[in-house]
Amino acid sequence: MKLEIDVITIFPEFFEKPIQFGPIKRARDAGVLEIKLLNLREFAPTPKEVDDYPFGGGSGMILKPEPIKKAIDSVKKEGGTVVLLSPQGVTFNQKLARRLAEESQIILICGRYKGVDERIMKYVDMELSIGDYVLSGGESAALVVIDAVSRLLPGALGSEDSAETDSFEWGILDAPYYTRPRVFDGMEVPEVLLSGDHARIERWRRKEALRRTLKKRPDLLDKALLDKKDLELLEEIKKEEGL
Ligand code: 9D3
Repeated sequence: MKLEIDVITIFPEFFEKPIQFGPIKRARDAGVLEIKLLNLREFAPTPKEVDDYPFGGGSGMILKPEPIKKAIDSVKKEGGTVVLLSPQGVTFNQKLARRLAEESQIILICGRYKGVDERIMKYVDMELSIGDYVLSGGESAALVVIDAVSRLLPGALGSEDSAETDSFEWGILDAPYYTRPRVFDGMEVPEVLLSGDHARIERWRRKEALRRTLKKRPDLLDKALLDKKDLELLEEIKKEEGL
């Protein structure tokens, strides 16, 4: 199945370079992803008429509803999902990325600082935020969504990594990694990684992934997919860490 992502924005150029690299490029080259950049100004009677002053007063401009509706109508197919990137949205996460990767069309509307006319909400299926900080607009958030969703499409990832082995797919953090040199600034690579004992290495990696998660993101462990072995490893870690 192929995914079409349509981006409605006043800054289409913002996306041009980032969509030419990595998994996004691979998914596009594999034909499983098509990205269309729609310049909102082209859907206004004149380019200057994309935004206007807020009724009731206040500083800043608000994106007008008609150009947004026209842009949606120009691309929306039956079953297409309209997503507004906004600070009021539900926080984007891996589960939502997986859900969006199953769609056939996602229309991303990028708001700007101050906002969009509330009446476009009638055409919006989902409102997404990427976290609790203030951005200047929805464009960087839309790129985050495009990245997270694209890498889940078949053919987006090289053979080296795969979406299923991403430890975050299991709900925990990844283990630490090391590369050459074997000694850097007096610090050695853990002996187990040089042992060639793959069973021991896998057990160590899982354990260190769990240790990191317990130390840095204990909240993740509540929802993580852990088996009996993981729970045993966690008990070992808690003893070692004096917890
Ligand atoms: C004066 C405007 N702000 C009042 C505190 C509200 C506001 C509106 C629009 C703040 C930022 C923005 C622009 N941000 C987005 O469009 C946005 C966003 C974000 O700011 N943080 C996290 N996720 C997202 S998704 C879209």
